[in-house]
Amino acid sequence: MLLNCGHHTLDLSRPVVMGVLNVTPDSFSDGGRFLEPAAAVERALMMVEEGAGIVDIGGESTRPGAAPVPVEEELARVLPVLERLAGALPVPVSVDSSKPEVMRQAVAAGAGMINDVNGLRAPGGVEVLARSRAAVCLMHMQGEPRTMQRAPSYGDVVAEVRAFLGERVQACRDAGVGGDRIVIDPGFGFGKTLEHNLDLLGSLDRLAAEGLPVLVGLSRKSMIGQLTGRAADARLPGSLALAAIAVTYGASIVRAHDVAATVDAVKIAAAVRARQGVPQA
Ligand code: HH2
Repeated sequence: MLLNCGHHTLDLSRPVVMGVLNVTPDSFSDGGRFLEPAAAVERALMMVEEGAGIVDIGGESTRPGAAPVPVEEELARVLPVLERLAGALPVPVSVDSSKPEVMRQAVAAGAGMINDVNGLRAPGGVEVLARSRAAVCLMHMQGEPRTMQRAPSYGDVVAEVRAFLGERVQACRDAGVGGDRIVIDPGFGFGKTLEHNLDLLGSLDRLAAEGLPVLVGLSRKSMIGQLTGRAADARLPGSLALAAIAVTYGASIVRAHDVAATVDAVKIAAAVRARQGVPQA
């Protein structure tokens, strides 16, 4: 499967790791570390060396309870880094934003993907994508970051997430965004309890069966803390277990902070997956 990301084409015949580059003061596990553009650029280069197939720059934390960031502030964080990386990296650069104005300026500055945790629901977002050649990741979230973990509630979480993503995919297609530019993501931890997350993980194959690449963001998330009792800085083993499981269930893109280790985990899971259905010698 090939994903068209502007000037780049992402080959998803093997799963790819998306390296997280948070240029924020308050992200839940790495806030403040890459606020300086020079440090962010260095980090991006290192992630590519470690095997990242795409780099995702985020200028607004979406952690539960996070305060919204004004558009000017988000642009001031993201653009200096994007401008140095787009064209310089051998892989596409994604921008994690829910604001159409940030999306517009990001694709103009060379972003190959817009990663929207809000599923392009803000007015004008779909049109920005339709006018560009960039790919989009449509993610499901119940509620909004400030309040989403207060009381997540579903009748059937898997059916509701699939229906939401189906509707957002259709909105993109109706505007002229082809399926070769669309990725879907169930949004682990975004308005979901541990049980919701586990149900979604175990049914990723049904999401993947829709025929669009599935992205998962599980790295260092609180579900690992709930299952292991570990703090965010000690969740690498849990993150790797989840990355491998997600790939086994059909994920094509794994969003991760710890790129080198995740690349190994993903390779192993992908090898197992590739043998499924292969007759024994
Ligand atoms: N998770 C986070 C941010 N962006 N995008 C997608 N598509 N899927 C995810 O699961 C996802 C995402 C949260 O992680 P992080 O970027 O590390 O934290 P913060 O939002 O606090 O910056």
